[in-house]
Amino acid sequence: MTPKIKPYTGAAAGWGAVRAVVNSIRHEMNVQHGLIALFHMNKVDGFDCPGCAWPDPKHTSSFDVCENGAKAVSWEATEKRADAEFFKTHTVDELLGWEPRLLEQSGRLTTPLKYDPSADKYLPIEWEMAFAEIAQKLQSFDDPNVVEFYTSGRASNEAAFLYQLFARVYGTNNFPDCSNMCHEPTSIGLMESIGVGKGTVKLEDFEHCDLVICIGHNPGTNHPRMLTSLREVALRGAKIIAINPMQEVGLTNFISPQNPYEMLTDKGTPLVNDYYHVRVGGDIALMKGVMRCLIELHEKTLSQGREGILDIEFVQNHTNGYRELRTDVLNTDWQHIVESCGLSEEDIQRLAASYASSQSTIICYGMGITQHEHGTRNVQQLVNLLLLKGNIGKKGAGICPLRGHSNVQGDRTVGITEKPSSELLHNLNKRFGFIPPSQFGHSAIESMKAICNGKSKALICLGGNFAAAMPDYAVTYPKLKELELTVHLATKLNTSHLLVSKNSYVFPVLGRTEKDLQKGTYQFVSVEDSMSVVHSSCGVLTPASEDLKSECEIIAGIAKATLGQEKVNWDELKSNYDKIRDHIEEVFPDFSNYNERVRKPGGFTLTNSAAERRWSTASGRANFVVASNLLEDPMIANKKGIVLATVRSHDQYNTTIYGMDDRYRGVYGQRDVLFLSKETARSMSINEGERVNIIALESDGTRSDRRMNKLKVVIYKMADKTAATYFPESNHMLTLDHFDEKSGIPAYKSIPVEIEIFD
Ligand SMILES: Nc1nc2c(c(=O)[nH]1)N[C@H]1C(S)=C(S)[C@@H](COP(=O)(O)OP(=O)(O)OC[C@H]3O[C@@H](n4cnc5c(=O)[nH]c(N)nc54)[C@H](O)[C@@H]3O)O[C@H]1N2
Ligand SMILES: Nc1nc2c(c(=O)[nH]1)N[C@H]1C(S)=C(S)[C@@H](COP(=O)(O)OP(=O)(O)OC[C@H]3O[C@@H](n4cnc5c(=O)[nH]c(N)nc54)[C@H](O)[C@@H]3O)O[C@H]1N2
Ligand SMILES: [Mo]
Repeated sequence: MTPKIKPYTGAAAGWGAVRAVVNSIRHEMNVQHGLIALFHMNKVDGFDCPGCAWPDPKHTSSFDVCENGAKAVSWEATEKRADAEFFKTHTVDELLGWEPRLLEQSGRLTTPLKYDPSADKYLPIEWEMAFAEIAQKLQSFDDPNVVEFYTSGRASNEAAFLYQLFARVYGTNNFPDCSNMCHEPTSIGLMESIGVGKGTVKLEDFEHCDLVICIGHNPGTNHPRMLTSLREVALRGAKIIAINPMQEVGLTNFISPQNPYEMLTDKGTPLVNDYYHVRVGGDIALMKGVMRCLIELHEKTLSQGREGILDIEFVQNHTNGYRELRTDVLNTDWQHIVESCGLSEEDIQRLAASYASSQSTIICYGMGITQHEHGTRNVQQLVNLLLLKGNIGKKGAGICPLRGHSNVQGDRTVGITEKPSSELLHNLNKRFGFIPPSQFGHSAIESMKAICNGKSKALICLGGNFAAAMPDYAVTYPKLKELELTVHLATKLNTSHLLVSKNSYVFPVLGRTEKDLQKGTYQFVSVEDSMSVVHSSCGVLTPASEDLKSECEIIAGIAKATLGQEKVNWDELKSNYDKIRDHIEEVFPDFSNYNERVRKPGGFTLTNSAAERRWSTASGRANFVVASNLLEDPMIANKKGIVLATVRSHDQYNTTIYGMDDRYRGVYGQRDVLFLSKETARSMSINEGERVNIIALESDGTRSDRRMNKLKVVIYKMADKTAATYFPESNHMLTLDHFDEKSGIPAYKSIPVEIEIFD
């Protein structure tokens, strides 16, 4: 389609979404497959939607399918094939010259491949031969810590558990993980604040809250099924507030595809009552402003002899650090707050008043909060706000991080962590009789740095597109090619596979939609959603090729070839996933009766101590965490610059680009755009449609050589001094050194830039 910019005037979902679903099915897969897949999605006897981690009500209708879930399924269930013939035709060098999205569009991988340097091609290899070669290479390293075991969050609990077992028996805790780029500030921040690294709300809480604050996430695109819950909240008359630099359609108006009246009249349900366009990186300042208002209001009402607005009983009995928090926020001056977040004092008072009058509040958040230089502190300010009014461990209230990949939370639960607890090490030892490594391993940034400085020699990737998802590809791509060994388990070809090292293998895996037959028995796997519900997922489609293997089978194959069967009977595990679940249950006691409970419709919920007001923190209480002297990223404080956030379009899944439109933001047929507010563009005399260059700034405010040229300006309703563009095209704008020290998450949404007109 010819590129155009045409502001979107409708509501989210509705007929536009139905049209998009039909289009993606027509272009990507044959209709019969599509229908079968969609009917089965999210049903107990079907597979879990690979789209997002939002939970499903227990008795979901089989029509509860959203546009982007349908796209994720069509993408996997395509009839196109990148088969042996494809790889015979194209050299790696040629494929590297393709637009990355065309690599995935060539279809599903069908056969195990090994890179042949003399032909510069990936050529078919027998599975067992590949396992033996990889094993030999892994055995040749003196130190197991030169191998990096990356996990992307689509892997099932069973595959992830087997993978960490393999790596730990091999001898390392190097577990870079997509969660390190996503919700690590949640794992670290919530753990420090409330003693669990996960959200505390359940789906039912949305039926009882009177206020939902949506901060830094875009549900219309990234968690579309959440709109159904928000719609019910709005219809009940409860309040929804959005805090986001960009006006997102999915937060404002929603036409439920399940509601004939809304579909026929093309009239949606308005969702938010109030929208605050905070500046990118301004959330800590805003939260401090809100807390200042609350504490002042509380003390004023008390002095008038009335009941205060804070839950003082909760603060006294359950928390730690209120005095310090109070002193810090009361000493933060308004001018500084207002300058940092870009909202007026009146706006902040209004937001605080809404919160003050709520009896039970849920705060939902996403990457707009976590992907900052102070991502962990950001998360903790949201918790502070909730703690002030006792909004944790109460019906209709709590913290609700919107997880990314559909099983990223589960992968962490079953042991994908570079910092294993002593309990995990003890339980592994008890169950399997080996001494697992206790030395902490690498997270994503640490492993990429180890690869760049030559310390790491091998990279094994359980899914994902590690290279493209990480910052600074100008630096990392050449270094990845210097590795001794790279192994990728994948459904489709992507850039990471083409950064070939001395020995490179790509293994085609069964997707979640496909039947997994092992020794004559169909296997299912299990996943954990954003609200800690563990449930089964069972493929229903015929596999894309007879030569595919399941992730569990491949991991077990490499593990057996490398380590033998002495400590773990890999053969037994790969042919019966119940046996893997038996091990999980022994190592993680929360999974007791796993095999029985996971077979129940709807699965089971893991315990969450904070939701029961038991605080597993060092102090034994929930902690207020003060972000003292901290209103914004130091890099942002450099006022010369504009702060760039890198975000997802409506037609993409992380590094997978389905199409060139971003319908809700009015952008069609293009991705090389820069979103700016009218005021910001005017202050620089830039008009809509004009082309600009953006240049990343160093921490001292000087220009770096990281830049993007010729981006088309889209004037958008958003905060000033803020810009946005799409990832992964923009990932070289960030260095490997710009991350949150507490969690290691790259500051994907706090990149200071300068803008110049392209001529
Ligand atoms: N269809 C689809 N679904 C997905 C994904 C996908 O790519 N496509 N990805 C999955 C994954 S892995 C993840 S992690 C999630 C991501 O889901 P989201 O968290 O929604 O992801 P983003 O698009 O990165 O950004 C979210 C929002 O953050 C806002 N924002 C940017 N900077 C700031 C800031 O400083 N403060 C505040 N308050 N807001 C800010 C942006 O305006 C944007 O609306 O979605 C998951 N689901
Ligand atoms: N600038 C910027 N960068 C970001 C972000 C951002 O907001 N801004 N977001 C970050 C976030 S939140 C995340 S989670 C990461 C995502 O990082 P990753 O999870 O590494 O990347 P994806 O793009 O989700 O991975 C896509 C690939 O996964 C493979 N795949 C798909 N399904 C399966 C499966 O079932 N099994 C296997 N084995 N492989 C499969 C396919 O081959 C596909 O090409 O990116 C991060 N990078
Ligand atoms: Mo993510």
